[in-house]
Amino acid sequence: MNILTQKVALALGSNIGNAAETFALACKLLQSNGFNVTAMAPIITTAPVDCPPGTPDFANSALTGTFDGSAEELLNLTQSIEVELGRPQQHGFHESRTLDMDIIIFGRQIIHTPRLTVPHPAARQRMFVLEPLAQIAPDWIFPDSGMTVSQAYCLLQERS
Ligand code: PH2
Ligand code: MG
Ligand code: MG
Repeated sequence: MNILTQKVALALGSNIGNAAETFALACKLLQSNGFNVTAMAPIITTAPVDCPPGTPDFANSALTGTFDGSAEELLNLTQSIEVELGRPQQHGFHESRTLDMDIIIFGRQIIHTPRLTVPHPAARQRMFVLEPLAQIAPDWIFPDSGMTVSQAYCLLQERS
């Protein structure tokens, strides 16, 4: 750990191919590129949310870890891993994919750039993100709302 080390939560999603294998490979590729994985949530199967009719069910999970670079550098890494594991670099909005890896929390940072919004703006509305993340990082804080992951998860459960 150095002073730049950030605690990071990622969401994983897949609805093409063998998700368990893809997620395991994604972990390996993260590990070998400076992202130290500390926990991975059990994989759950979820119905597609806001996707075109006929979209297959998803496998979703979440990861926690530490990263020594910037959020932008982590985005470059996650996007390159998505492509390496079979997702076309140019893809449609909510199109089916072998791997989607989203940055949910990046330390205490609040980021709004054309490429990146962190904390992930939709995380608090998405059971497929909060349910796995609550299993491995219930006490982590969303720095924008001040809520913990488990508070956000309970609130979403009450509302749905
Ligand atoms: N990802 C989306 C849109 N909808 N639905 C489920 N169940 N799981 C996902 O990972 C997912 C989704 C956009 O990234
Ligand atoms: Mg994504
Ligand atoms: Mg996504």
